[in-house]
Amino acid sequence: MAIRRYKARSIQEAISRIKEDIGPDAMILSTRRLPKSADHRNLFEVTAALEKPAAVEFRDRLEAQEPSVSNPGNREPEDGFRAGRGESDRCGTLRVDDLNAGLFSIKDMLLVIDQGGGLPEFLQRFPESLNWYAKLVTAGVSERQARKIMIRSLEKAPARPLPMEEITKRVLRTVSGMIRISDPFSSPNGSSRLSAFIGPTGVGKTTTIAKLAAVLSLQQKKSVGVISVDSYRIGGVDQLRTYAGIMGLPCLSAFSPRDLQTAVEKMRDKEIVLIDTAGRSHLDRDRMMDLCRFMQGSLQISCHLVMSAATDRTDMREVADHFSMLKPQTCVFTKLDETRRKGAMIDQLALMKMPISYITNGQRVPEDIVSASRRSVLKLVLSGRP
Ligand SMILES: Nc1nc2c(ncn2[C@@H]2O[C@H](COP(=O)(O)OP(=O)(O)OP(=O)(O)O)[C@@H](O)[C@H]2O)c(=O)[nH]1
Ligand SMILES: [Mg+2]
Repeated sequence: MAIRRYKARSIQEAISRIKEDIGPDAMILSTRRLPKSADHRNLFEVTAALEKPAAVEFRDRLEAQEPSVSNPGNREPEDGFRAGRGESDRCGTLRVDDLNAGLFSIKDMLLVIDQGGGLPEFLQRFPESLNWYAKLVTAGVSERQARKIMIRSLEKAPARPLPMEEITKRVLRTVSGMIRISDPFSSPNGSSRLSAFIGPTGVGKTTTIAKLAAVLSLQQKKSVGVISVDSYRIGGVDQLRTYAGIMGLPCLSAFSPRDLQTAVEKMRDKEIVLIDTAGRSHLDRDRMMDLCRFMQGSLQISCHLVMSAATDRTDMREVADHFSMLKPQTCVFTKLDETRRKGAMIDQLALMKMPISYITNGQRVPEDIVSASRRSVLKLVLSGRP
């Protein structure tokens, strides 16, 4: 098997030499710090394989020798993560690479270096965490957030080189600590009877309500009603009415805050009332104020902010910022199936500190919805698959 080790004064220098020597498709297997050279300067070693099959074989051999977090038999690790081969759940089949650092080609690594304007400082101390840093950045987590995550994960680590298994555990624990979860329909006392779904246009609000209505009424046997306040778009109400009709659920429409009050009154026997709103640009102040008038009357409506995971990180931040005037209780991320780079969600969750309630990953009603858990979010974000 063609494995080569490169020693250099910096990781970046070693990567450049591998690129020149083997080419951009060489795979990085490991990175470590060596004892300082005779002139007291840093020395690093990067191990690379000529091609992916050799790298995978090498990695598999290592894993076969030493059970790691990615393959711990049937035992659930203390922090609740398991990523055995072929494990499957509602988020799909999980491959062995999903919850470990994975392998990176020199080409991929150069992109990560480019994006971050160089390699961050913490790698001087923990060079073996390079692949994890690269994994976060390629998953769409911002370089800044990825650096924060790595620093937080490694801050109390001993100075000795850390095994990959230990780094994996630490990173998963840090990211999972940034994710807050709340299920608006199952908390024993604080569950909300009136739940409105708000957000930009076309993010999947109506589809998510249809999925939820099906899950809550057909699977959980709760009495559910739906109300549409989507008076803005032609056909806006019809879309929800069609779904409600299929499920045999009552559907009312409201064109003014007063209408909404009447509709809610008519649904007083329902355990859960889901309220669909018309999507609006967060930049359209008038329409945002209009939405506020509907949501902030005497009715106690909990708002849930729906955002597409495929949205650019900066736009997502602006959307959350503008919709915060409605004080959303949880957020729902949709369209996870439409992007490989779902890490923007992690940036957003860290920023707004709002719990996440649901994730949707496809157009099928009701199948493509997942009640959020730390594990499901981690798996979906880190798998790098659509
Ligand atoms: N791929 C994918 N498509 C989705 C998902 N959720 C919704 N969609 C699709 O996105 C499109 C818009 O969905 P809607 O539910 O109408 O979106 P909306 O937010 O209600 O739109 P407006 O009411 O116009 O603001 C539809 O084609 C849906 O099938 C998802 O999780 N994944
Ligand atoms: Mg809609």
